[in-house]
Amino acid sequence: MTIKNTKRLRHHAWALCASAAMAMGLTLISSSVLAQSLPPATLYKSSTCGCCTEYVKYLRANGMKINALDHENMGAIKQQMGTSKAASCHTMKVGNYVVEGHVPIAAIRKMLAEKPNIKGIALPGMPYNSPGMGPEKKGSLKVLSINRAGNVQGVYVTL
Ligand SMILES: [Cu+2]
Repeated sequence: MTIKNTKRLRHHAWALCASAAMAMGLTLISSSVLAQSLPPATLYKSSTCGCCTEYVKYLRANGMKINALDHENMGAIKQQMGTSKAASCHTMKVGNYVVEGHVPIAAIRKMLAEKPNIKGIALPGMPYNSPGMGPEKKGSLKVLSINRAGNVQGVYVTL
């Protein structure tokens, strides 16, 4: 390749970058608005739960404000919050909703944006490939919706 061609290619690449950056600017603005619109959350966990702590780190890294509280009777919390039929380790209150277990941030954002008439969402158990548990594997996590009565309604989203 001649020097002249290289220069032209570079210029072309720069022009592409500039327009991509402009497009991204718009995306960045809308995603930061989205991050700001996430209400602060309270997460209840047992003091000995390591994967709960990892999950809190994950949520904070994704822009959520989390007040993490240790509780010695998580069974009672789940009864109170209505998630005992799809129980995992930690239970979180965000806005008017409950999030049970290692639910990916995308499902939380979706619920807060769509405002479905449900109690909340849950990922029962502690699936290995969920955030805070292990490397995420796309398409492997079925996030369930829980109705106002505390029963599992169905799959809310698969991530
Ligand atoms: Cu856990």
